[in-house]
Formats: sequence, structure tokens, C-alpha cells
Amino acid sequence: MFEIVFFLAILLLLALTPSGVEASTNDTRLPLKSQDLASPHVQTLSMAGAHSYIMTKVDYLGLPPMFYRQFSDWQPGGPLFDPILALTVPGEGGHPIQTQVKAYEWRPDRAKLTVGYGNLLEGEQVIGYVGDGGIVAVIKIRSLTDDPVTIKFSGAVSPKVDSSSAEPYTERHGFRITVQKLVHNAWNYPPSKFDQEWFIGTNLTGLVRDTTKQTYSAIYRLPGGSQAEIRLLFVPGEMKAQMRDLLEEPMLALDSTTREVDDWLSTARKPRLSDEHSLKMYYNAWYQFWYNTEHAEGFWSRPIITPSKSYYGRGVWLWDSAFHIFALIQGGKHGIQLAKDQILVLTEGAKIVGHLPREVWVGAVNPELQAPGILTWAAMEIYKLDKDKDFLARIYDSLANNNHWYYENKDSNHNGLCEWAGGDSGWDTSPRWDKGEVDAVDLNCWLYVDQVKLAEMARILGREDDAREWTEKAEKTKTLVRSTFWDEQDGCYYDRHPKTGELIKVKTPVTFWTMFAEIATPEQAKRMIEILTDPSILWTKYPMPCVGANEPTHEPNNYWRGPTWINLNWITILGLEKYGYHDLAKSLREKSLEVIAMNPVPHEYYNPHTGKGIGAPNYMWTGALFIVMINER
Ligand SMILES: [Ca+2]
Repeated sequence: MFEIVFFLAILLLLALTPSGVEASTNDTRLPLKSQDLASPHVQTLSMAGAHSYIMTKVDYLGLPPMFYRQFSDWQPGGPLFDPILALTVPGEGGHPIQTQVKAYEWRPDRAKLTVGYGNLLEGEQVIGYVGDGGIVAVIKIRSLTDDPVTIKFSGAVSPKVDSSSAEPYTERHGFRITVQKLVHNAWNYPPSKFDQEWFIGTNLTGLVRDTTKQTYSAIYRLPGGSQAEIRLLFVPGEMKAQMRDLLEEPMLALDSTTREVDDWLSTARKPRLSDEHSLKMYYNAWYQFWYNTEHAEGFWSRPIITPSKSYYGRGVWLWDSAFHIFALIQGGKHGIQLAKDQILVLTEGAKIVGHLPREVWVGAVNPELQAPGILTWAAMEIYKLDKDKDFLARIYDSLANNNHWYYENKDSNHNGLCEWAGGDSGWDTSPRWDKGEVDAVDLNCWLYVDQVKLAEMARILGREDDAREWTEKAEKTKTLVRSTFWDEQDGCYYDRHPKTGELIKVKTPVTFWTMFAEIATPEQAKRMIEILTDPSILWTKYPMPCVGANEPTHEPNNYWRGPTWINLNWITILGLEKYGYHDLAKSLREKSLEVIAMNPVPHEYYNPHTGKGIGAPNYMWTGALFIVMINER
């Protein structure tokens, strides 16, 4: 009864998809399970399909420890419930008495917190997700005094919603909560209406309950010298029928979640790894796919993987998705279907906006841009595994139209090279765009890769005329990139301003796109390596900064103006391999794996000098590329 619909759907697809990459090791420790990933450093929990996450340890914000904030992706930028199931002991004036966290442990399936309430109580709480977005908390509480102790549990809906109500609910001695909010979509799509009902239940009787429109609380009196097990349940309306069973056997429900996580981890390709820390990070990265997966809904005709549920909320981003796919296809049967789902939701979006969209959300498609070609490349990597021509036939037109669209819409100076800047590039705030849109090295390398891969795809589909056309186009693009962007003096490729023709001389890893695309000559590659291995430019302690360390615009903690981004490293590693620089590729790979593993969870980007993780935590493409690079060793 606790299974997730999406996993059932995938199980049904098992028979339809051929097997993926087989296990590559006989290590008896593998696969790691939820319990092996225990850590005191992770502070959020979610599960596939939950559309929410909770912060599991917030005492560092000066709040009582058994106080959970629930964030919903329907309300980005703030909690929807704050708190959701807080357990406190009211002291003088009703203020919670001081508490002490004695122990904290996170696992992918649950978090455990041991707390002392002054000299009155000791409590140990286990909390975790169950079913489709339900939360279960089991608190074992022991009185340290002969007098009765008043215990309060409470929660509150964010005042930022349009309307809400809370009322006592006759069954399970809890509450019924409703929340309504109109979510305004960008890009002229109609607003989505968020209208949800939740139920809170408990095993306790004799509660004194109190509600307002936005708050709910209940008082329980624990007799002196006694102990009790308090079970709290928070479920969406769809799970109301399960409340009785969940409250009677909450640990069975949590065990079911554990099995779901462990089943998912068991599908991961077994890595060849000896050190415990990297092994934990590898399986943690696999867990993140589970954490960041959301149900099919709205424009999502299938389950999607969001870049970071706890930071970006819902939505699928184009180039993020491609990086996710390179890891997913190493996850065996489940992964290949999910990988196809990520491409299909974007190619279906392309039929709405005329080219591949930057993002697809539950109620909207963002028609801005992102790397062309990366999805075509990802699709061909999937094809290598399962030889599914029907899949290629289904996506080919969207991908082909996307390539044509660039030349019709993004070449203002008609020189056969396309232009972009900012968010379109994915390098949102890079100094590469400080003077506006450029004829861009990466964009034109991506278009070239796209044309090469589209030629392969067309040939497989028997579209020989298309294949010839793509091959000719690719040759033209290659020649133009070489003749337009190379700077013999500095020994690297630079973007060029489309109006003034000026080379935008800021040294960044973008020059290595020409190696990844196999456009650079071997002599040019040799010159570029000098920049890569120079500690004053790109070979910092944790390479590579996305802006050279000696550039005046280099800011090591500032988003796309200096930090190390793992996807840039990986593209560069692939380029190095193609030109025979295997040792250097290995060094950059090991440095990249090191900076990821030295932080508790994969981050969006890293300080290139200290290695400190910055930006979104549980960042999916960093986790995905950790998996990919471990398996490339
Ligand atoms: Ca142009």
C-alpha cells in the first residue's frame, strides 16, 4: 500500500526495456543501503513524488530541534508549513523551554534526533516520508520528573498562501488543514491553482486542541515518571484512507520507504571503489535521483528529475537533464526509461515553442534557450545501449528543428555562427557576456556536435538526404569556428562580438569545447593545455575556475564568475581524452571527484581555491557526473 505509483510504472516497463550496464565488481559490500549512508551532515528529507521536502534539523536557526519546516515546490522561496510537526514543552509564559540536541543522524529514508528538554524530559524522534508525500514521526518520550509534564505539538501554514483553514478532525484525534494558492506561471500560460487538503493524526487521546486559520496545536499531559510513544502523521488528502494503518504501524511504513530506497540503490551500476568516503558519495549521488524525482503532472507527461528539489523546486532544465542522463543510463533498466522520459518531456515542449525549450515546468514551458546538441548526444548514448529506433524516430524532428531554428533566429550578423549570452548559455552571469551577446565558442561547438549526431541519427532512421545535409553543415560549422574564434597570440579560443568583431578576451574553460567537439587542431590543443595547467589561470587547487584565476573579473564564490563547475570539468576531460592527453584527463577527473567527495553532499559549484561547496545542495548534475566519472576511471 505504500508503493509509489511511479516506481510501479517503471517496474511494468522492465519487460519492455533491455538490460543496461551490468555490475562491474564482485565487492560483497555492494550495493550500499540506506543505513550505510548515515551522516550527521545532511538536513533535508524527501522522496520520489513527494513534491515537498522537510528540514530535519533546524536548531542552528535558534529554533527548537524537533521543529520541522516543510517546503513545497508549489511555494518556491519559503516554507509552506513552518513548523509542520513541532514538539515542544511550554515553560513560563508559554515559551518553549530550552532544549539540547544530544544526537542527530540522517539517512536517505529517515532522520533520527535525540533531544533533552531541560531536566523534565528526554525524547528520541524518528521522522521520514511515507507513500505519496506523507510524513510519519515516532517520538519516544520519557519523563525525568515525578510531576506531570505538558507537551505541545503544533504547526502553522505560511501566511504567504491565498487562504488556509485548520480545524480539529474527529478521527485520529488530529486536524484537517486546507491550503489554496494561485501559482502564477510565466510565459502567458494560465495560473495553476494549488488547492490541497492535509490530515494530521495522532495515537494520543485526551488532547486539548486549538486552531486558527493558519495554526494548529494540541496539548498532551504526560504523567510524572512515565514514558510514552507519540506517533504523529501528516498526510495529503489522497492518503486519508491509510491513516489508521499508518498510525498503528508507523515503523512498518518507514521500513517500506527504506525498501524503496534500497531497491533504487540496488539498480546502480556497482562501482570499482575502495575508499569508504567515495563509495558513500557514489550511492548518495544515486539516492539523489530518487530524492529529486517528481511525478508526471501537468506538462510533465512522465516523471521528471529536477536539478535540486530543495533549492530549485519543480521543473526540468535542458542541459541539467542531459548530464543526469549520462548517469541514469548506468543505472540499468530503470535508468534507461527515466533517461528517455527526460528527453521526451523536452522534445514534447519543443512542439509547443518551436525549438527545444530551456525549461519545462508543471504548467508552463520556458521558451528560452540552452545548449543545443547535448540532448541529441544523450539520445545517441541511450541508443547505443538499447538500439531503440522508435525512440529516435519520435524525437528526431524536434531535435532537427531546434538546430535549424538557431540559424534562423540567433545569427544577427549573418556570419553562419550563432549568438547567445546569459541564461541562454547556462553560464548565466559569466564575464563572457559583459558586453552583450557574442558569437559564442560553446554555442557553435554544441551546434557542430548536434549536426554530427543528427547525421548519425538520420542515417539510422534511413533518412540519407538529411544525413548528407547534416554532415555538410557540420563541416561548414567546423571551418567557421576554427577561422573565427582562434587567437594565435594567446593560444586559445575566444568568443567574438558580433557587431564590432572584437575578441572577448577572458580566459575560461570554454576554449576546451573545441577539443570536446574535435574542432581544434592538435597544435591548438597543445597551446590550450598550457592555460589549463597554469596554476595562475585554470589549474587552481581545485580546478577549473569558470573564469581564469588571474582575470580581473575572477570572483571565486560568485556563481558563473569564478567557481569550479563540475560539468565544465567533465566536458574538458572528454576533450582531453579525444586528443590523447590521458594523464591530464585523469588528473582533472581525480581533482573533480576529490572536491565533490570532500563535501557532505554534491553542490552546484565549488570555490576553486578552498573546495568549499557553494550554491544548491543535493545538486543533481554534480551527483550524476560523480557517478559518471567514477565509472570512467
Ligand atoms: Ca553570428
